[in-house]
Amino acid sequence: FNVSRVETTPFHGQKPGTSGLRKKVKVFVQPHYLHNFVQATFNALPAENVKGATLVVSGDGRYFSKEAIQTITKMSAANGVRRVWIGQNGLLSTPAVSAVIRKRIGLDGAKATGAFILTASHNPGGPHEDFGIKYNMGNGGPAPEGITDQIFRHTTIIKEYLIAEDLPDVDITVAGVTNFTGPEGPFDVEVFDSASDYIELMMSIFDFGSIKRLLSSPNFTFCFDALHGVAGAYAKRIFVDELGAQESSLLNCTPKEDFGGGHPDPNLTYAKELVARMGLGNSETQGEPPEFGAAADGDADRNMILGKRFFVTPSDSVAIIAANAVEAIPYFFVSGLKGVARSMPTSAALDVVAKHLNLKFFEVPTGWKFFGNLMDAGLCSICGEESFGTGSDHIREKDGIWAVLAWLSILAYKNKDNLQDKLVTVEDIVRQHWATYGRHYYTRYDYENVDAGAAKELMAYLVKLQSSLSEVNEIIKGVQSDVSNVVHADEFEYKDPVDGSISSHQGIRYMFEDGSRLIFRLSGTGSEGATIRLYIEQYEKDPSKIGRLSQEALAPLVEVALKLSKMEEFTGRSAPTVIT
Ligand code: VG1
Ligand code: CO
Repeated sequence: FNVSRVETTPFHGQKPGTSGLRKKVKVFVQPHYLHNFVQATFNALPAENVKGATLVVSGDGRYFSKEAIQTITKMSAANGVRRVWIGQNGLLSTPAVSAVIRKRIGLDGAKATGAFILTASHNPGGPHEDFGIKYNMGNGGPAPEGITDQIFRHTTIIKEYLIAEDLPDVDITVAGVTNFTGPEGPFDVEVFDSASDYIELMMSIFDFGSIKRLLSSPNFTFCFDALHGVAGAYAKRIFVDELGAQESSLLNCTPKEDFGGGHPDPNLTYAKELVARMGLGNSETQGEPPEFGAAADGDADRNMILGKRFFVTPSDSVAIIAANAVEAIPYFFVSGLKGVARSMPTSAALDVVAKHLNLKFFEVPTGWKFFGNLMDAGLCSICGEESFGTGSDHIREKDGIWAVLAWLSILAYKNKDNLQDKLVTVEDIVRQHWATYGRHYYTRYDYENVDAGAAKELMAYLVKLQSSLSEVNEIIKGVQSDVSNVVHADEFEYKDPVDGSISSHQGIRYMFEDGSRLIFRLSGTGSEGATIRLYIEQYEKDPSKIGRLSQEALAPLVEVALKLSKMEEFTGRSAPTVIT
């Protein structure tokens, strides 16, 4: 093949957000748009991560992925990359990419030093919806801010990109290696099975035998919903073929380019079918709901865990996994937990566990990239986010199927002696956890696609207000006399304990005397307007008060949050788009 240099001019707004660059497909399909971003990434990386390197290119299979894979392959060839690895049909979940970078050894002992992951995660897909791309590093984790800032800088000054226009399209539907020769020597494309490396990793972490016994117990019933995302490419192989679940326990497990027209976001609003099957929500269920249900998002790094007629908040989920890991998950048997971490808006349920178990604990900004340094430095084993993200240091991404297997392991462990009797349920485990550690009532309000100017004004107003606690408390007393006082407020700033880098403006926090918190931040993953997230949390230690309905228990704080922020005044919204 030959290398062409194509002249181009910068596009405005190619700044990677919380997790890569996400835009509407119609933006991505503009001539040169994808090319500019990919070339800017090559330009930002150290030369040895490009020249002669092995790169992974795959994603959640959403609309425009197939074209993007061919383009990135041609640009990789032209930029002197030695090999491109592609999951069959272009499919690799985000956690599987991380596993492939860390574990896979290819022909001639090749190891990958990075990956282009093609996904907009939980955002809808299709010609009128979102596409996304992000770059992961040699440790398997998302590029840190130092690199994404450089990528962005290069997008603003780009003048040309390199592409092997005459390189034939590679058939990504069949596994195999295709060899090419370019001006700088050989270039190979290897298409491989999307699931096998990941399954091997899961089998080395969990005791599949004990999970299999649980799944075969007549008292246990199971259900998994991939929401038409890439998790489907793993679910049948793991849950049915390896663990013996029934095929009928899988919902929406065929990956689709448009996720069946839905939001591939595993929460109570968007995972409608699963929610109904589990006996939650308003719809009537047919027959007895399963004992356990779970869902994943488009790229399978998020998870939702449900019991029969019972919702586990993600903040509780990571705390419960951490509290039980050393007993229930073989990966942690020998070395125990090195530490635990959560993102700032995630509830403090994990903090309480860390205290009880005397574990190192870290609070990082929103976004998985901040956990990577801690894990690389051996400071953190388990971490989580309130946004349905849970994971461990087996890879450097959150991992939806890992979380499901972690919960199945805990259930298997708690029921190991009595699989014939009435089982300990998901709900039992959560209630027992609350009784031991106290309960963090928690909810998140999302105001999606708000006018960007209005969202900025609201945040600026809150930053200003936060500097006068007496004014804040006066407003609160006028709204709700039984809510405690705000004793501290700030804009969250994080100093990475490993490399000393500082991330500022990571959300506005109002902290109350009784441990309650109100947090406001703007989303960094949307593709249209602005999304305001409001996080509301209240800690209850009194065992007689831990059984309340969450929305009821939090109602006074919610009212305070809406009045304090003048939410309706600024945004014109009387209600959030989504409540989780
Ligand atoms: C959201 C979540 C954050 C998560 C990120 C990527 O970011 O809040 O916790 O890490 O999505 O998840 P934001 O900036 O919109 O709040 V995924 O599964 O969309 O890659
Ligand atoms: Co995701």
